[in-house]
Amino acid sequence: MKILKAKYILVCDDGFKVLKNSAIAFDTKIKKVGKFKELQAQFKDALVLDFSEDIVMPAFINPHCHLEFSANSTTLVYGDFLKWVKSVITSRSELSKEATDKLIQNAINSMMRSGVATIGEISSFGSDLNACVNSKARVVFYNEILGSNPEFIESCWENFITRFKQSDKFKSELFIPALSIHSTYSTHPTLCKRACDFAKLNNLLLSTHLLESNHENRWLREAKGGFKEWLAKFSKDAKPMYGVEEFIKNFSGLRTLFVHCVYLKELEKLDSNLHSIAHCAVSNRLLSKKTLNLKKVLKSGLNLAIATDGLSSNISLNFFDELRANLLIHDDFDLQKLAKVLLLSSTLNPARALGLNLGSLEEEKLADIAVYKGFEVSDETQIPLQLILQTKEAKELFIGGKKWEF
Ligand code: MCF
Ligand code: FE
Repeated sequence: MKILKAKYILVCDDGFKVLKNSAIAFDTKIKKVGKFKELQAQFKDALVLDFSEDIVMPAFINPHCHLEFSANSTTLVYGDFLKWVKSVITSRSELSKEATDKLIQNAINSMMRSGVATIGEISSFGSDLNACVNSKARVVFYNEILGSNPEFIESCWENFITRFKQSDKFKSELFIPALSIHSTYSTHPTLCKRACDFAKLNNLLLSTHLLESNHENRWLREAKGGFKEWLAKFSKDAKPMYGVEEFIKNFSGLRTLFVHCVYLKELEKLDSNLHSIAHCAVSNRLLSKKTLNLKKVLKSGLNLAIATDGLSSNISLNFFDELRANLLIHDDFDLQKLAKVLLLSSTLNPARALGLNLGSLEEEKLADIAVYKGFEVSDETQIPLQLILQTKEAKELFIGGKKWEF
């Protein structure tokens, strides 16, 4: 048992409670949050960790990234989604070759140093499996399925099942095999349906990219735009494979993370109990020309989570860099209010999205805890905002109560 003393504890519960000069008692789970003296009287043999000048909060959850693309810095083309897709197709095998276990491990470490304990990883090729299994992070490992050519449905499915089974051998409290259906424009409805049935049968978490670009938006809604021109090269009568509602219906009754949703108007079609939206602000700025209407999403009552996406569409996996970008991009919000929304959307909300017993510092939750260097403020209500603005790295990170060695 450990007792951690802190100057400020950001509980990250629904009401965004902040406790001053308090402490947390935990082993693998949080046992109690309260005054140090009380906890010490109750847990007499506990190891005391003195962070009484510092700020403590639940570790971040980054629910969407692509570690296999971690070798990218300037190879992929930014500014237009279709140009980016074309550059991915040209360079993905080269980038994937360069993404060695070591490089992926370094990418994971860069996230963890910023206070991330849980990662939602989209595995396109399976070459990220070793690094994810061997990392000390909690990983939801989304095996990706895609393929639009009806002739290759069986081989795409076989390839997916092989990767899924490989990952399933390592299933544990810290490693959760899951399933990702890439997108509306890349995944044939037969594959999508089969994958959703498989997820239902095996009780798996799902993720999918949805309405990320205006190209996808125009293609689905009007069968026009860049996708039409591009797909015409491969097939004379290419048609959109789904309507928006039709695509979403596949996920009914399934816990799913819908990534991006920049052009999703039909928010009411998502199930607020099981469906969440992952927002990748930097990625959207680089590929999508438009950003998610956060106010509209919050008003809809849907669960919102912040994510970095991969280095395929970001310049950093440091979670604070992503949070700072969000503060600057969403300039229609009150800054202090937005800071709180962002912290909850990086802890409590993604834990809900992934169905994990995490994300707030409350009794019986798993002890995934981050400690950040404290600072002086003249106004304590500024703490969430200043934490995001000033912090680059965590001072300490606990995952399931175990200290991570930086
Ligand atoms: O999230 C970004 C942008 N949207 C879609 N896909 C990817 C992203 N980063 C990497 N990808 C991967 C995706 O998982 O790139 C491939 C897929 O394997 C694109 S297939 C056209
Ligand atoms: Fe993505």
